[in-house]
Amino acid sequence: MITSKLVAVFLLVLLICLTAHSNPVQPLVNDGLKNDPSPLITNETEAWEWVARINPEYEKFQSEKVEADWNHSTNLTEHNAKISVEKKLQLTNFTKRLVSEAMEFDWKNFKDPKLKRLFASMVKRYLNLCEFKISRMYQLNAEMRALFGKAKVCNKTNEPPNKCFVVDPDLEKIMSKSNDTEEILWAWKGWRDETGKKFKDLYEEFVGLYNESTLWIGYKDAGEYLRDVYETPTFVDDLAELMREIQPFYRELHAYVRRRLMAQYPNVSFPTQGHIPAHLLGNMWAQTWENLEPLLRPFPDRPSVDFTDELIKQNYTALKLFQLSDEFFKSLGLIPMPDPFWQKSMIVRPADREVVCHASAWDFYNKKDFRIKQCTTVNSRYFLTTHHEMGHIQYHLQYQNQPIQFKSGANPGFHEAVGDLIYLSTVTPEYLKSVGLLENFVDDEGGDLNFLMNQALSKVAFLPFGYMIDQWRWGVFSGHTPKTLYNKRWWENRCKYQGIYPPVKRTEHDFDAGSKFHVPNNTPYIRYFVAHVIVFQFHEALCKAANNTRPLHRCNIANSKEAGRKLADVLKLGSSEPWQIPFKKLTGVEKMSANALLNYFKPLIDWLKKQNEGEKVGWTEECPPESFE
Ligand code: X8Z
Ligand code: ZN
Repeated sequence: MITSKLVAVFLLVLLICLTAHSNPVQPLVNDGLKNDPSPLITNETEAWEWVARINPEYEKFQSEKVEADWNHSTNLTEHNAKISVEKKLQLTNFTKRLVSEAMEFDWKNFKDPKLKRLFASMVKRYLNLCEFKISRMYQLNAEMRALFGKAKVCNKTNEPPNKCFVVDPDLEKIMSKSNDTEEILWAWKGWRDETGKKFKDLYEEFVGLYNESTLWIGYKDAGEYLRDVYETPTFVDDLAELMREIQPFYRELHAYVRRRLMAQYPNVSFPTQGHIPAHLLGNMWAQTWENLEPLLRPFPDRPSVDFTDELIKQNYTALKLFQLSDEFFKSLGLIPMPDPFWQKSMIVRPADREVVCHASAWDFYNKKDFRIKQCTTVNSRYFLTTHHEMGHIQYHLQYQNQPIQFKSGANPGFHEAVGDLIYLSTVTPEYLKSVGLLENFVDDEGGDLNFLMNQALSKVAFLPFGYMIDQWRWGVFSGHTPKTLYNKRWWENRCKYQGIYPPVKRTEHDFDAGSKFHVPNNTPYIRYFVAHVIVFQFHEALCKAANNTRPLHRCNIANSKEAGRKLADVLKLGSSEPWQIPFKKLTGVEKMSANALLNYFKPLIDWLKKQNEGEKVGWTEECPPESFE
């Protein structure tokens, strides 16, 4: 009896949910209508007062949600997953209330542009779905996060079967250091078998719910919702144009790398179509190739610009890397990391529990608590990641006095670019020498080209990867790529843009997109592509402010208070202005452009062109036929 009552209640809820969806609340966004006939409030002082009243509560809910997420990500228990879902739901319910109150104001006709923008940002980002669907969506997030975070690959030849390998650092070490192609392939395939493949169904279910939640607020799918934060009607075309500008350089780099790899691995077959096998690029996802530096250094008689050995020799620790980065920010007059940061961050992998190791930076929205979660290994790659994450926290600190609605980057690409911008100075031989990490650099044309090659393997090799992930994901959200084509379309993008192909035949039983953290974690990826382009524009601007006289790639802005001030002025704004305004403030122009990047790499581009004269350059758009079943 009780059971049948329960079933009846469940069916009723389901019915409400389904019918509610056929009559979604999207008019809230589209025309500002509300059911209540009382007139909309036009008094802007009253609106500011309302904001001042609700924001402390908003911050409290947000803060609790972040805390619960942190607790789960740094200790992947079922209990912590449950709490994180609950806290997310509480925040969602609060924002529902918030938006319905906001709709009592005539915000679309507000005169004060800041106030209008603040209201728009609340209403636009609001996810509405009936509770059991939202709850399911959040559960799926937590479940995929845990499956990915806990994944391990076991059963390695010549190792006991119970010896298992995590991706960071175990499998990445194999990918970056091993010359044994069997071993590399074991790590490459093993990681894909233990991640994406295990949650392809969950991902599909998640996509359905996520899409639905964005339909409610008037977007045609989740891709459109995610692109909207860039506030650029031509965004998709602008990205394609940037990709076209960069492609000739990438093709030269690709051709040179391919030739060297063919010589290095004579037993591996390289397809005549021109692609490179994806497991040979020194990285699990072939996203950056700097681990191939020893093989690819243009002038092998000059010492390497890599300083990992030096870090180890000098007994660097994770903490020391973070302190070094903090010093740099301070030298620009920027904000030092506050005490709770040093006390509460997780900067090495804990031995006693399972965690999400992928590095991230956290704002707890209370002006006190800012943390980084990172499983640091002392090496030059983590020197970059450390600056990258510290850049996020610097942004959090700079915009902490903005209302919560504006506590985000001018656009997501800005947020990703801050730490990378600092890194462009700290990676210069000048800076590294000044901190005793690169004593024997030979400062001639050969040394310079070695340096630029290392930078290109990290920054330029990344670009088509940074571009293609969301090309794929937007196709999934729009329905262009159904589950039956997830993997095929993934590889079509990998082949077309990156010029790489799978080292073993792939099928739709695999889900290789899911082996990359940001897919199961639902973190948009185009932000990194944007960041990798604009960071060179920012660097150019700050170098000018610092009165730099050296070539762009050798500019180090350390100690320049002028550059620091220029940067801080923009970071302080958070997302209170459309990004074009802070962008212009910083760079003098309003548009993203690859010119600064191409200028930075000019000597290397010329050198590569010479090396590739008369050699095969490029690859076919389609994958080699053996790629896919
Ligand atoms: O995910 C990250 C950061 C956290 S926002 C570590 N990055 C991308 C990646 O690792 O795939 C930084 C560059 C690209
Ligand atoms: Zn980041």
